[in-house]
Amino acid sequence: MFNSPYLKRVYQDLLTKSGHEPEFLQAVNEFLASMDLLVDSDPEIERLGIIERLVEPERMIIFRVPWLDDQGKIHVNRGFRVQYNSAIGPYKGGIRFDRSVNQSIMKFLAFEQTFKNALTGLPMGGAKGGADFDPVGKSDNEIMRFCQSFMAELYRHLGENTDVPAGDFGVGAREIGFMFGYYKKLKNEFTGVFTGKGLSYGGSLVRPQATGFGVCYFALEMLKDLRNEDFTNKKIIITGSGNVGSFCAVKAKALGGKVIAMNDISGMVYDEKGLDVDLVVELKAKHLNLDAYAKMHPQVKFSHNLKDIWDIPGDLVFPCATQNEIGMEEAKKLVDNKTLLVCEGANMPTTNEATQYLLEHGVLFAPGKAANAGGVATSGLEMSQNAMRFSWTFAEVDQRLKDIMKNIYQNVYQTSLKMGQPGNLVVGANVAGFLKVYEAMKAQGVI
Ligand code: NDP
Ligand code: 2IT
Repeated sequence: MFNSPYLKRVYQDLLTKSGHEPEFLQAVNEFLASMDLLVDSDPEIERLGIIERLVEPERMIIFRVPWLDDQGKIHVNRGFRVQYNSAIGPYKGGIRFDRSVNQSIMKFLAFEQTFKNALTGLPMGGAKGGADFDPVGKSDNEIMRFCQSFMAELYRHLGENTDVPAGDFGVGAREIGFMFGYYKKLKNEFTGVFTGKGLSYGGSLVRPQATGFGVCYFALEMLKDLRNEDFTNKKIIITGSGNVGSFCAVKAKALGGKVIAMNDISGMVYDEKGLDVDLVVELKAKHLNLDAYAKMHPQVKFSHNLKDIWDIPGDLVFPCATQNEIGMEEAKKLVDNKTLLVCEGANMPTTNEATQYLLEHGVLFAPGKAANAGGVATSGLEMSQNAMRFSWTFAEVDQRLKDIMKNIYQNVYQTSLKMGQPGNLVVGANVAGFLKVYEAMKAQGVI
């Protein structure tokens, strides 16, 4: 909730224009609640129309993506790129392929990306893109034809100094390879216009692991600082076992934790002795699901109901699947199960109401725009390496990632103190991200 008449007016206008975009409104709502603590003390924010400008993307591209399946049948999907804010750098953010993709989801992701990228300390503006294309069950050739058709339109809006996409939900190394290849062919130039590229054509070491590793580095920093704790012998629960979830599991185990439960679309696996996290990574690389894991390890408990994961008590919980996985029902279970920390690997996996409930009940809460920023931060490092035509070793990139996550935690925590909300990292992340973007917008005039 927010009380400032200015913010109420902006939100009312937004409701009129975007009332049919629930995820976008949810993300803006959470952000405005943090701004409530700031706008009264700085009248320049209102005079310069900063919030009005921040709730409107700079540009949105929406396009038709026709493609042929293996039987020669034509399909049409809708493609998006939301170029949200370029105040501090070229547009930067992932591409998502999922049936659920729509304008509201694209806008919420691009909005949050703007502040997340600011928190990394690197010069990257905010963007997101994708299509309502469901990659599940498609052949490699179908995926390739889809990626090429998607790029046939989007290429003209990209560039290493304009807009640099990467992966997200449903888009990994295979899709980036196909999109980068087609971009290169159309533009007739080899530039670092994508991040998350394969190592043989300009990718960075650690980028595949970076989001999941970064989530753990952030959680460790928070646990040490606020509870004098670490991962040793902690029971870990992770939702989603894709790029973010699987590498979160690998790092959580390496830090001494025991990953006891994970889920994906096929269901949930639970093993009190600890899951074989390397096998999860291996299966995911082959686009296989956790039901395959359960077949290989008959001693684990497997449930087709992926939501059963919320009934399992764990110390550290990492939602790494998708938006709004944790509503009030799940939040109450987490509190009843005495969860120590919830650290968001996914973007907006917790509803605003559930976030509030967790905070009020003393659960340490790490918001995604801070905790999962390691992925895009390492994308920033990939851009630097491409620009230098040079590459750093795994250890060098990993060390930079650790330093960045540590700095983000400190910045966000210190900001929560300054705002009189010690330990409320939702407020800390929103305000710290905003201040950087605001400073740049102020300097650049009304554009
Ligand atoms: P992936 O496509 O690699 O993995 C998504 C995983 O979630 C898959 O295991 C999928 O199952 C599973 N899944 C889908 N829906 C559900 C659900 N309702 N409950 C449980 N599991 C589910 O995506 P990413 O790992 O890249 O992205 C996950 C989240 O992290 C997204 O919110 C994304 O925006 C965010 N993120 C991603 C970053 C990145 O660098 N990739 C960076 C920062 C944030 P199945 O395998 O069966 O399809
Ligand atoms: O949500 C995200 O931060 C990502 N999907 C990563 C974006 C990127 O440009 O690396």
